[in-house]
Amino acid sequence: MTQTTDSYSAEDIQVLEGLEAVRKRPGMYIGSTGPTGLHHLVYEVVDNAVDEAMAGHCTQIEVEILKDGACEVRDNGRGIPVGTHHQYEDLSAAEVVLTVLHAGGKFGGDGYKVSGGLHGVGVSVVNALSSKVEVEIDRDGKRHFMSFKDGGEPDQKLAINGDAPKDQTGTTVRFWPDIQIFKEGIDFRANTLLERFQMMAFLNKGLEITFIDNRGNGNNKKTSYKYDGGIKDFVQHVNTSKEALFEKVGFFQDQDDEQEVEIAFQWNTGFNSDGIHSFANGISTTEGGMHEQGFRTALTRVVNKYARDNGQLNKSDDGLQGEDIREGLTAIISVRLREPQFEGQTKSKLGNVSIKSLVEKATGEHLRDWLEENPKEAKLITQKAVQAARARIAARTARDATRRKSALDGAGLPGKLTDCSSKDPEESELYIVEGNSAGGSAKDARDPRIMAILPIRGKILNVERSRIDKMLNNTEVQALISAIGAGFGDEFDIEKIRYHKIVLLADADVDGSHIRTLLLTFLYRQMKELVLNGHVYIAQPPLFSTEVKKSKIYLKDEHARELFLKENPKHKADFGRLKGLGEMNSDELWDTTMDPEKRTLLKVTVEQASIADEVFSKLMGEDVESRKTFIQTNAKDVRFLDI
Ligand code: 0RA
Repeated sequence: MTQTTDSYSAEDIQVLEGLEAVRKRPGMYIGSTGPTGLHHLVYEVVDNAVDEAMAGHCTQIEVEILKDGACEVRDNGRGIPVGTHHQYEDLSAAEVVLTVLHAGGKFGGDGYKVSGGLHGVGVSVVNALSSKVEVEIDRDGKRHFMSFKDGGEPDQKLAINGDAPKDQTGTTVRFWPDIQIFKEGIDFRANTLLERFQMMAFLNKGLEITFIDNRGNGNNKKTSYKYDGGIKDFVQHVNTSKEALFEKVGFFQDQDDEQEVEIAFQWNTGFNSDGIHSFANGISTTEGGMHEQGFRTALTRVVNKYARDNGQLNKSDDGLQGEDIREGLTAIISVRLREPQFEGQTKSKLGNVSIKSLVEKATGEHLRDWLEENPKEAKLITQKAVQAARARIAARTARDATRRKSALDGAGLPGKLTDCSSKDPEESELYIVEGNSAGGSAKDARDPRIMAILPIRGKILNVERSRIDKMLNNTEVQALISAIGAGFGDEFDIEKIRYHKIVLLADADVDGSHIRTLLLTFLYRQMKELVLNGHVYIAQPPLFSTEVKKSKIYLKDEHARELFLKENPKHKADFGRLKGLGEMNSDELWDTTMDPEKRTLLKVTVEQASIADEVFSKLMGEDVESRKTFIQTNAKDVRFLDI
């Protein structure tokens, strides 16, 4: 093809065809066009800035949601290169980065490049899915500007726009997500972004990430995260609302030619043995993988050896098991490697075998040294593990007894359960309903073919504060386990679940939210995959009712009430605030809350399990004060909920 004199060159057209592919199948590049995909756009730009930080060229990233809903990401990195690109003679490198798929990475650089999952698809994808993008680059003493419209069409070509402030370099990317792509909406959720930025700040020691919300409801709120202790601070943060077993936070790091690992750890007095959180190239690996395996193996070996060498375990004693040692452990494992292989159901399991040996060797040597150098702490750790081992043996006995009694392996169902007639888990739903009377209404209201009802009375046992042997004596816990039908803890088998939707139905008040949280904690701790795979939902009974021409109308929340008043300005009848599910009869309950055609269910997703861990602990743990404050300030907006 020859060069045209038009504004579009042949290369421009080729480039636009690439971006067109992204617009045709956005899901392939950002996972979905719902809220998760929308937020991915922000992460993509921020990830690029974080890459600059990892390469040692950037110390500050600012993310601002502008009044009109656009997102602006500023960094003080080197600035996207502005010179001519070697492959595309008529384009600058910056234009290539913004318009060519997968060109975002460093050209032949030697950073640890991300190559898997949904991450690292490139800023060009953000361009393709935005109605407008503006880029400012401070580099070589000049300020450069370029803009795009309608999914990546060049608007203003890269041009110098005056001088950059003295000695300043950096990139600003401003983008307006395209409502034609994100049909569910283009509203960013501040808490979702904040959780992610906090996590990134922990994983990139010394990097400051600031978030400013400039929208009406954001009140110009500014939040900054910067952790000079890196993942040591992360561990401390996760443990703040728990009671630490000792003050010190352990830390070690190691590397070889191809990869590096850093690990921070501290034990608390709690009983959760699921406190290991791992990351690969700054991406949360919630399904674990080789790095976690290496750590666990070495941890079990080193602590057993220490306990034997120092007389905490006798020759004749059985060894401590991994779970005994992990009880109360909070650890952050962060690895960086050149080509991470992300596997598993949610592409969040690290598959690289080579990292296992590095982590295992590093933990073997450094943890051994750490225990030798910190005998007081080492003694507390081994003592706790020995106690956990005793409890484990007691629990086994209790578990066997429970099995015999209520047939947790599926032979019998709890008496309180009103099951559905369908035997197909995929279409079946289990409603867990607070209180017997509401349970009765739900039973009458339900679609008996696909909806099962399990009433739960009072507050189920707080699972964060008790060991499993105690939990199993609780009848509510037993009923839950056998109704769901897939076991619990290590033995939980997602393949066996009897319902694909577990719906929590509790009152919309503080008590209801407490019960909901207790249930969520139980499910998260004992049936984690159920939550991670998106099987858990929260029903939303309406908050208000009012009368229109003698018939009752229900309104979901304050927002719905305002909308109703706007549409019916003459309405003067009162709005009753519904106190509980018990106030509705079964028809009303069906119409407002259970009818699949009309209901709105909130899907519970754990965005960042490590941060969620802290939230759960705050809610359920020993620290009564922080629990009270948390429930009061977050009764409605539970942080780990995403819609
Ligand atoms: C390509 C090459 C280099 C940096 C970047 C892209 C870059 C991209 C973004 C996106 C947001 N902020 C960014 N900062 C940098 C390497 C630059 C060099 O070698 O000088």
